[in-house]
Amino acid sequence: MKESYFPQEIEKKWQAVWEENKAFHTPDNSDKPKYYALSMFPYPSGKLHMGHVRNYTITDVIARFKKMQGYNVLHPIGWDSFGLPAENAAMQHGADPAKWTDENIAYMTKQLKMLGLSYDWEREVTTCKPDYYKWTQWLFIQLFKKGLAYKKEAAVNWCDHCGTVLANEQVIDGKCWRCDSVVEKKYLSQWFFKITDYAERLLEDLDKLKDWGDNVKTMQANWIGKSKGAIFRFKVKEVEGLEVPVYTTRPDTVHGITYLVVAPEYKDIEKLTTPENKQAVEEYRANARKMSEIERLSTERVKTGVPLGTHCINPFTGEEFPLWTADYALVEYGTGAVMAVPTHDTRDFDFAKKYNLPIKVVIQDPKNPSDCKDAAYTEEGVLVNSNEFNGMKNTEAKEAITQKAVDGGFGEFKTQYRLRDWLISRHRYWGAPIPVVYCDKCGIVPEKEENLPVMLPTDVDFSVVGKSPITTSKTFAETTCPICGGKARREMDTMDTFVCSSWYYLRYSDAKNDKMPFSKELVDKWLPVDQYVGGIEHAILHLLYSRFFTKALKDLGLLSFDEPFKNLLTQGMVLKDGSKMSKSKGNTVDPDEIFENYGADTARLFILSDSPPARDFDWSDAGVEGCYKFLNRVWRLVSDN
Ligand code: OVK
Ligand code: ZN
Repeated sequence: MKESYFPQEIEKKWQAVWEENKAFHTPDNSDKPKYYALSMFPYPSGKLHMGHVRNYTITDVIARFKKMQGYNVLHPIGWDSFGLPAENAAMQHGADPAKWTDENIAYMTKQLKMLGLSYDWEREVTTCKPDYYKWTQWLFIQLFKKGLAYKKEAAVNWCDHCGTVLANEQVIDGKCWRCDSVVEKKYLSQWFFKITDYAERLLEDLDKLKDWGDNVKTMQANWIGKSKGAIFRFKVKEVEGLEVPVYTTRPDTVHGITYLVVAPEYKDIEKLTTPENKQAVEEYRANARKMSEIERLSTERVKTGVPLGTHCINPFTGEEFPLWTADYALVEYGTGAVMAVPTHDTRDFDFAKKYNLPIKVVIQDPKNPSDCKDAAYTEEGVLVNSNEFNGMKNTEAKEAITQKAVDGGFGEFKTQYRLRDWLISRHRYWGAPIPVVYCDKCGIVPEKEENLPVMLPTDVDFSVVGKSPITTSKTFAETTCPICGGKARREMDTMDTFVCSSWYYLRYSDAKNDKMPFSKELVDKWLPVDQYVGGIEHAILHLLYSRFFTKALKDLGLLSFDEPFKNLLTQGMVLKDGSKMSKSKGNTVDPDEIFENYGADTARLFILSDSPPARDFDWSDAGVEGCYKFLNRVWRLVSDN
């Protein structure tokens, strides 16, 4: 009988037994009810982080518990293996991203097995392998055929340091989410997914997600940003037949307009500018082009603008007011034009003050009326100086005033979303090639499905700067048109890795299918995921994109449910000495060392024991010791008999 606890021996022994008996293999056919436990799959970045250990242990415990309760449990794992890190490693060390990725996957696989996680390895998916990205491409083509993937010229967020376009979600406070450099605007032709078609459903269906945290649902709702308001169209006094439409969430303040602002990029701005004002306007626009959106919208910065010299007429009052251009109006939002009511909007107030523009009070608190000379009044109140609407509550006036515009033919009710279409093209090598070709005769043509996958070329030079390595391939660009058979060029952009991760949880249901991304039968059998566990950093992008994919694929008839994740648990961070573990702070704990010194069970026990899964967790050496001692006692207890 053994007295001492030797976890390394015990764990090795049982891990070998599990492997040999395929103990965690999940049959598709079983009389037991199904349970799908899913962790967010890792980037194969090199080694496991303690954050992974926590995430994957939580899900593992749920999976094992459900199995013991009699469920047929699906608990899969895979690799989110396209993306910048592999490409950067390739550029820095002259390594091949495929090789770099494979080596990392091999190492991390060993670590996951050492941690004793109950995965069904036969369902492993690796997004950078042709047997996976073939289907990412196939799904792209289905979306393209439905009009949900399209190309347009767009101002994009450009990170010069990474040499790539970034999605809005990857720009944090005007900086690149990865390297922290300042993001600039650039105009390029880009591929988009039409996620905005799904804005309303993505918002409404949040209600169905009873077991998601309110914080995640609120973040998604805010990101979608639904607002109810009105469009008003204003005639331009100096230009016969020209109108400027504005979107406003405050139609109740329309009688208080004293000027109107169009974005510097506004399409009709030249027609709206008088010859005398032309030079100043041109200069202003040139300057605005150099600024990022974040700078432009910053509340800190003093707002600037220049008058165009023309005027609009307010159809409600007959009053004329001047047109300006100012960079706080954004061409991407609303109509690109803003009606300004300085008395009831803080930004307009500051601007009017700075440029000495008139103000007109139209909403008041009857008990405490303000003349708005010192500040805008932005609370609710009663209308004044608003003709037949005087005395009406402003909340009611919104509808009444918009109705008048509808009846008069100069406006309409309008619901708007903040959500923009998802920019999916990346000017990079290490991603799934976008499977379209350009033919002079036939235009933009999707690759034939039987020709998929469009393979990533391997004859590329990673040392090029300022362009994608894919463009250095001698073989990739030239191809034939799937329609006319003539000479054609391949698309050189690859897909955002978030495209790959928007459907991986579906692939696990049928990971080896080589006819389809998954069969409808199996996907409907296993999905939705019963419990998803992952980091709060994916509260908006990944989860929203996955929900969009699920809805779009449902509409394509590929599956029968419209929400992918029934329950969501966002686990807290692993901290050391109260702050996030990071190499730069030198406060990381290497899982390998813990496995070696204490065994995986100590690591698992400790990481689950000290705080609830959703809370942050403070790693402490004393805590590890405590768990190790406890397991020693358990061991002696059972081995003494
Ligand atoms: N592949 C994506 C991913 O996040 C998931 C896709 C579904 C989009 C958890 C650290 C860390 C801290 C400091 C420096 C370096 C690393 C995450 C995810 C899951 C996978 C913890 C990971 N701290 N890293 N892949 N972690 N904690 O590999 O929240 O980054 O749920 O592991 O993470 S991932
Ligand atoms: Zn053609």
